[in-house]
Amino acid sequence: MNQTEPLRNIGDDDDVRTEFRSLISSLPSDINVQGKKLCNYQGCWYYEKNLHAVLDYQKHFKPLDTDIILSSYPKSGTTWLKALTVALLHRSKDGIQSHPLTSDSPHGLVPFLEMNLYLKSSTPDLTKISSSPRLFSTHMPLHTLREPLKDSPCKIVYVSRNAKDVLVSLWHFRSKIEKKEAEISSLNSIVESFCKGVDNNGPVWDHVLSYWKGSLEDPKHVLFIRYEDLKEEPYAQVMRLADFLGCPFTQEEIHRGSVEKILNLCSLCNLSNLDINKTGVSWNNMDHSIYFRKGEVDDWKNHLTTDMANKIDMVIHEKFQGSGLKI
Ligand code: PAP
Repeated sequence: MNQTEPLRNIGDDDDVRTEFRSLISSLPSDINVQGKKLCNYQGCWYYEKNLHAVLDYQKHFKPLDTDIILSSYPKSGTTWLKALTVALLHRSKDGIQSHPLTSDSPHGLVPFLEMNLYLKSSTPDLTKISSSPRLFSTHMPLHTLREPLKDSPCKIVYVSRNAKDVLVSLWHFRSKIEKKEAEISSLNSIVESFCKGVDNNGPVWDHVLSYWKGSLEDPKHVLFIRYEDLKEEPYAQVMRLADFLGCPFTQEEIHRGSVEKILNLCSLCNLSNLDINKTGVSWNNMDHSIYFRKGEVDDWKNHLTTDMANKIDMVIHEKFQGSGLKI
């Protein structure tokens, strides 16, 4: 989540900027709980600066067939999914010595499209990306993400999480950014805003459903993973992720304990204790450590009142009815 002002290219095409500004001014707008203006584009709410980046992404991004895009609603397990994917793609017979995860944070290794690359430049130089395959991440919903992908066979992995845990995680995250105690009044506002659907990248139900439906319609290219399943059966889920990405574990790797090594490397405890994540700072000037907290399922029970939980459950029940999806 980027809180800093974008550093745009000086030579941006003026006509395109004017076209974007005119489009954005015609969109529905609203104010979120933090008093920040949001615009609704293709059914999703964005801060204006991120929306410019989304539009640039849609206009300029040229996918490679091998690209992998990791997607999520904020606070749903983005950091963990990034780490697991990097670890899967960089596994080698030598184990985890000099592993990329020990020299950069998961967010540094898998940059956000609209909150990093296209926020800094309308046409970022993607040839500088040295990883192969290229790894990107996003908080855009699937229909918006897919616009420039057209018939590309690139792979998209989505991680979803119980909405009540997402809200509690977001509450702690925002409190840390604002250097305030996590107070019940701000949690109440976050719940209200969630139920109304007006928050950056919201409404969460449309976000999740876009990927859920996409994964059912096109399972070869869209994989849907639940944070809770990753916690409950990490081994099976990592095998599933490896199969989907076209890098399944060999029998030899399984015997050597490669899956367990990756899970240990990417555990919250291990990642949060790496020097790079204890002391480093992200592209958006945030400490890497802010992305690691408890990582527990049902932590909401420690924070939400019964009234808050019931309100959220009612919205989720109504919005997901008939979709076959339980989060
Ligand atoms: P982002 O969308 O802003 O990048 P994201 O990584 O999705 O954030 O969410 C952070 C949550 O993932 C935190 O959850 P919590 O507040 O409930 O604790 C964080 O602790 C959790 N998390 C980060 N890394 C891991 C990991 N390796 N394993 C499990 N959970 C993790």
